[in-house]
Amino acid sequence: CVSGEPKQRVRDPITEEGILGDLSSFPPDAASIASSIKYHAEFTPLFSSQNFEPSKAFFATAQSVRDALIINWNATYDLYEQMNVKQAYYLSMEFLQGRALLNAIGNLELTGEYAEALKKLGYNLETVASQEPDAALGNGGLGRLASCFLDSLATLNYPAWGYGLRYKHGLFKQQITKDGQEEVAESWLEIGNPWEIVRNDVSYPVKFGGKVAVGSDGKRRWIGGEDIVAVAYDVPIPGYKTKTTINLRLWSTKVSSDRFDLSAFNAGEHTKACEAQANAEKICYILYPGDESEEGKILRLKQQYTLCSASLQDIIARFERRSGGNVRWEEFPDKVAVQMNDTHPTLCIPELMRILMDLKGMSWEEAWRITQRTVAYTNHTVLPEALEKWSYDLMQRLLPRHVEIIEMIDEQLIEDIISEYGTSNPEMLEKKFAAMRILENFDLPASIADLLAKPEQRPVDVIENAEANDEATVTDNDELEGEGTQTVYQESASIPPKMVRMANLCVVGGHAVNGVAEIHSEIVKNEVFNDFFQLWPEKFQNKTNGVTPRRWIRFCNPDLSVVITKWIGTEDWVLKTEKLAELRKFADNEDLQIEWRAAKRSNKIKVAKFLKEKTGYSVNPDAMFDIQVKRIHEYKRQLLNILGIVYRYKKMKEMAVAERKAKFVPRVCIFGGKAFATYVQAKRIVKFITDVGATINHDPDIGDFLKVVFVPDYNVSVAELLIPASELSQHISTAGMEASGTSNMKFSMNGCILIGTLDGANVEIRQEVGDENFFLFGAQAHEIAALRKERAAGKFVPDERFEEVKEFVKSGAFGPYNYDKLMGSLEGDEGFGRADYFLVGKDFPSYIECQETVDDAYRDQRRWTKMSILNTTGSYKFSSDRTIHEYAKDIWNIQPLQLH
Ligand code: T68
Repeated sequence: CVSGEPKQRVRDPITEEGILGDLSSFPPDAASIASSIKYHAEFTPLFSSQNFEPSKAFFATAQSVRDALIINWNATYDLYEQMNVKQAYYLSMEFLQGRALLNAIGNLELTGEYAEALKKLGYNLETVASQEPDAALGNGGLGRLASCFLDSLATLNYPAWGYGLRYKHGLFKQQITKDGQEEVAESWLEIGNPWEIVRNDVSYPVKFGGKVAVGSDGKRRWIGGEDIVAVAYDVPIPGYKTKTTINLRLWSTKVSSDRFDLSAFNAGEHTKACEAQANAEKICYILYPGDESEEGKILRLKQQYTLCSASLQDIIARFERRSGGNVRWEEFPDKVAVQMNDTHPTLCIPELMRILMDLKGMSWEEAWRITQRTVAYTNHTVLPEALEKWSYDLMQRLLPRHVEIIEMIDEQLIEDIISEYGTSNPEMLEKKFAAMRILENFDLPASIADLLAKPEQRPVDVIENAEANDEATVTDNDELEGEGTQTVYQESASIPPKMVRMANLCVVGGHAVNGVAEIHSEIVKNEVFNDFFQLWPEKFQNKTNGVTPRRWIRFCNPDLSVVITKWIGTEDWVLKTEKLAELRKFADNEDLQIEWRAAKRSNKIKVAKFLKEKTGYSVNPDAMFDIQVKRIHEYKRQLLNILGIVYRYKKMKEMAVAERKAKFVPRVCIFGGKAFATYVQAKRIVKFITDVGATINHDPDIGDFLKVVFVPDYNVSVAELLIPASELSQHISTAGMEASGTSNMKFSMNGCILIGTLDGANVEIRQEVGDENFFLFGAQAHEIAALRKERAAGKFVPDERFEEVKEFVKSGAFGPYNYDKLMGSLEGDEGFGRADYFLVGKDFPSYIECQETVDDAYRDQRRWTKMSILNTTGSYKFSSDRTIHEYAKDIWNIQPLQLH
């Protein structure tokens, strides 16, 4: 293994006058930028030298930006090295970066210069930027949060890096056909990635399988197995208005060259000779490979372990190097903070233990103290079926030494529980073990069983926490989804399988556990991990999510940004979002209102053009733009939204035009989002929305009164277009189920008014923007359990409007597709299993009544514009800069360090 570091110097010819502009004298002017772009266009062997087509212009432009970034990136690294500061490392299986060009030149404050340079070369900056494929190494909010955090870390000059995997294919491309969603492979690397720097000098061995052997010294060691190599690809991440440029290190997998079987190849056995290579490469082939097969599960576990092992080896090598000849391991947590983005990087815990004990010779106690002080865990979901578990057998086959370590951590936990609660109440103890143990469906270790003197060997986890189980019980396997990426099976076997509960391991092994919005963190403490909270209350924290105001307002909404800057009198609000509050006093000002509406309208016109291009539907930019864009999931209740639309449509049809005009404002209802490929019910929802759209949009009687558009292939770039044009956005999850949501923050920042439940960050957004500027409806989190019970007991009396709308759908009003399974999920227990688990029926009346108040408010444009302004001004808390300051202070204990 090579423990090299980012020293990727720009090529010497950078200063050659006339060929390449001198980007090292910063800031460069448009002329030197233009010659730098020309240089890269000339010497980029990826394209024909004949024509300077848009994709080539993008590539060359990006490379010229990268040159500028590399200078700051090296300088930032040198500074950290020199100062030997504590660094935070954000480990995440997902980074949803989107496009980088406009963000990078925006952060470097070179947008004007780049636009001018490209103009000189006959190009328009927007056209060039639109050539960039989205880097979609993520699925939804969790991945996008990681990317917002990187922007804030760099901007705020915190010494921190991201670590992830370099998937060859990011999240699939979504096509909408007559059958609904179809998935097509995405290939963001096809034309090459101008932002990344391959570090063939930075690679680490990663191993799977083999066995544990006891050496002559009595020590246990992991030997044998399959060896692969993880190679670093570095992506510089520039901060806004600062030289600080941090690093996102993505691992790609291969085999070491000595594993190539030359003699097999020469003997004609080509496939066999290349087999090891193919096996290694497939680890980074795609994001979330299907995990229904055993092979798929193995691949996912290999991905997780690769991320943890390579990143920790890299972090440890850096720590050792910076320590000079004098490594003091007890100082490791003073130099390193590792944040696990959800449970996917949980293997960091046993991996760090293994390295410290087996390779660095530490005792269990020393290694445990260091590990606990180093790692921390962020939880992003409370859905019981989404809390990650791995089969013990599979994990043992792949990572035998780690499993031994996990067993020891589990045993130590049992001892901790006993020492806290004593042994006088065995029933209570058993409940604690059932809820808290890392190993599920395991007998107690013999020593402890003896201690408790309980002769009958009963599996601990024939869980008494029936309540949690009830909540998750679903009968139809193909309907089951966690957060949408892990298939969960209903176990029918009489012997419950032995599992490893990753979230429990995170809580035990980390020094901090945080939720991502206040209400979510309360649920984490009081429900999901309540037993742990009782044992270690000091570990639990809240860190309300945030989004970067650079990408999510300043760059994606230049028209509104100009208005804000003009009225505040400075552009400082991009860094100090609290300044947005200064606009409050102008909320009624007519001139501001006119400018505000003009900015919104110009964004709506752009979206109307885009929708026409992508879907063929024409929409009226003067209608209200009502948007719900997020992963398609039953708990997010796109079904509630579309049924509300169906109800509106039915009522419109029943009314005379004059009455219709008096009751409803014209709306364009926009949906976007991907259903995980194996999540059948979510795909039915997509199909239903597109069918409803096809009927309504072609109904001449309705015309511009109502349009329903499903935007195909929703991604970061589409979000950047839609959010600035939004007037109403929907965040309508069943209360208690959305951990936070982050698009709600982006919408509110861009002057969009939210309709939503008291869930996730909605609660805090409503507090900040004011109750009167948020459309609230629906049952509250504390009522949900009782409502479900009532529902299951057949006591729920559905509102007649809900019955009416379901009947209308069943009557075939939206085409011949059989919606029984979709509509059935909303029925009582006789339906298709879910018995309206997400309480769509319960919330339907309050939802449609709330939508009536939305129409009333929109009719008064001055009132609406005031609400819009007050959303922007009230959203300042939701900058990821605030969130990152909190992590830095309360969890990581890192200090900013700025280059001058
Ligand atoms: C999201 N989670 C939460 N998960 O749903 C959202 N899960 O409320 C929150 O705002 C956001 O995280 C950021 O905190 C996800 O996006 C996943 O994508 C996911 C992926 C794999 C397995 C489980």
